[in-house]
Amino acid sequence: ASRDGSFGWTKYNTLAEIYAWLDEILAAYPVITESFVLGQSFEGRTIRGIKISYKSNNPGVFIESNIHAREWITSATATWLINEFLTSTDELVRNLAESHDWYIVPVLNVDGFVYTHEKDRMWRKTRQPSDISTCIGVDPNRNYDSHWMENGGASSNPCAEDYGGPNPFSEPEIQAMADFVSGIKDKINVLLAFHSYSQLLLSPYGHTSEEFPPNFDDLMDVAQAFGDAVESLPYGTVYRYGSSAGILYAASGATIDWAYNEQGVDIAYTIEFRDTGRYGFILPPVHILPNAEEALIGIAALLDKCEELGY
Ligand code: PAY
Ligand code: ZN
Repeated sequence: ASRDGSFGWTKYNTLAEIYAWLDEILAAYPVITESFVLGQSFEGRTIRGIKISYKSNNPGVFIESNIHAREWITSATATWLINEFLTSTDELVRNLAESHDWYIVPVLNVDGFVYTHEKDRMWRKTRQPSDISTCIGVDPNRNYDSHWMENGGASSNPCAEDYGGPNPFSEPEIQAMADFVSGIKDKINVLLAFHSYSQLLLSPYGHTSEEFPPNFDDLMDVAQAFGDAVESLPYGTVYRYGSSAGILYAASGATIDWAYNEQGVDIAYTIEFRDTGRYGFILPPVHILPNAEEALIGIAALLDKCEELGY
């Protein structure tokens, strides 16, 4: 389901291309899919999502993608997953797709994403101006109302890449995400936030490395299942895992901490996709398919482990 030359996984697509493709997919699978709108961005763009549901009462999985503008591999992977869930004839994929309800937002930071395509490929933040500075944008992954700005896990300087914003939920994109997720929180027990790069699975907490979540052992088992599955593919890709603040750095007000602490989502992960730094954010498109395959087999194993552990 793609128009020639306009959408595919051998290149990175623009927001307009992603949304046009989403419309085709929604039209082609009207019974199984449902369009949803998170809300409007600061610049007035619609933040769209797709729900995929083959039967009622499936456990829900929420996928947040491209909250950081320059992390293009995330929306490329998210759209490929949507396509696989709807079109694959592989038994593993069919089981995975049909045994969960999927809520997938391929591009959360729509303004930033468009900006990376048109002006500055390395832009990370939102595009809302500041009242106290000429610097633009807030780090949306520091803007959630959960331990906001604590422990040095975000900056109060509007020029910093990890600026937490003037207050929690100052960014309309993040407020919209919070409103939507809190409305369906009883239907989801797994939230995955797609990022790049570093090949890491990061569990809560981001706001402190001194404490660990109550089900940390389970979270680590689930991460190991993802990592082992990725290593079963012939690409040689290795993922490390641990708590976000424990193995990376303090990040307060991030999606996963908010989902875990404030919404009761028991399995919340930031997944840092390829690579480990050779290309970083500017990952060549030839990596899209192998990265997406790794994500698929990894997520399948992660969700199997969740089920085994009773989630
Ligand atoms: O979600 O646990 C989290 C926070 C960790 C990420 C963040 O800073 O928001 C890690 C970085 C990211 O994907 O944005 C890593 C990349 C390589 C970066 O920009 O430093
Ligand atoms: Zn990121």
